[in-house]
Amino acid sequence: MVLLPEDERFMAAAIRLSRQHLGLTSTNPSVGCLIVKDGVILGGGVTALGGRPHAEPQALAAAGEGARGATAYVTLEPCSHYGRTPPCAEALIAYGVARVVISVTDPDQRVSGRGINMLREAGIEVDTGILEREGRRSLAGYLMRQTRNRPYVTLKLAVSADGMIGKTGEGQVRITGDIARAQVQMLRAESDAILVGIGTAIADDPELTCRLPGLEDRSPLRIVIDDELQLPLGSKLVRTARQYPVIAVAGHPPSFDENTDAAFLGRRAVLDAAGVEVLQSNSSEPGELLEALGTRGISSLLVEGGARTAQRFLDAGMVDRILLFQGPADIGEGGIESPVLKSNIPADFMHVGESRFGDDLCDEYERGF
Ligand code: AOF
Ligand code: ZN
Repeated sequence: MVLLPEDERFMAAAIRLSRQHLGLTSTNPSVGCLIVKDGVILGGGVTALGGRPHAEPQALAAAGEGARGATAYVTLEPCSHYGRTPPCAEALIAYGVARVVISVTDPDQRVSGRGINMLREAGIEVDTGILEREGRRSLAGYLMRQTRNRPYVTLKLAVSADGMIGKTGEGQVRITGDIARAQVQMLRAESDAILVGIGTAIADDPELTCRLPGLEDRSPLRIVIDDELQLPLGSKLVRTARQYPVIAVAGHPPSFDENTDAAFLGRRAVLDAAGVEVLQSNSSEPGELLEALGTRGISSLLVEGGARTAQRFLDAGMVDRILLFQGPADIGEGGIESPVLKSNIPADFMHVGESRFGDDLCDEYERGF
């Protein structure tokens, strides 16, 4: 494999392009593709909204005749199967591309190496694994759902200088500033679903939508772990459920007999009538819920709290990434301790980045998979 000095630079650009449609391509990955010749980008494409067309035919169409003899940079191995669109590998061959540079190979059993073989058999030079770590990160939701049938889980926590995530009985406490909050809204826009526990839903009355101007329609599916269905009808979540879907996850402990618990059934019917979907799953085993979400096409989940919910996901080994936002002020007396701090991040996580948003810092930790 002979890599050129510009290969990483163009792959980084293709990855950036792919992120534009993160969370918007349904169960398909959001892939980026650039067609480059003599150091000039002749065309670019990102998997279209809803998942089709794929990235490559769009980039090729933009480059037109110029694609002959060019290099294609693709964040995911081009597909080789006849789905609702013809194989992208075939399109790259037909346009006369000379070289294809790939970041991540595709675990989809219909592809999985066949795309690369098709290209090589047609005499195209293929290099794989370029910026693979960054590529895998941009495709994390897709890769996790393909290989484990569950969404990729990001735990986001906002922690005060003294290690607290809130204050007992005070509802929403301001820990981070506006710039960090906007960043969290961006995270929501990129996620398929967002989850909180009933304690947070009652204490904070959060909306859990994306309110960035122009991105309101990118709000994720909102999920509340709500064993006994206590979600108040007057909560913002319930009041907006018809506009932005809400799932309440009711538990089913062994002693619980749903047929005789009329009060529970009553609450269930009322939530149902308000447009909230009720799903039953054992809350002390987050894996059960995650599998149900994977099966319905959810590839990425943002867990936003509170402490108990975060701890349950951590204990079950169901957190793949931790984003620890750190505000500059103390909360002091009555503070609710964060389940994780910089000083006690679980050992299997790696520190992969640190960013500053206004007065706040954000540390990012990841677990490989
Ligand atoms: C590519 N480029 O931009 C994307 C790809 O249902 P289909 O026919 O659209 O196929 C979905 C599969 O296609 C998906 O699982 C993955 O293997 C691939 N996605 N491939 O060459 C793209 N989005
Ligand atoms: Zn394709």
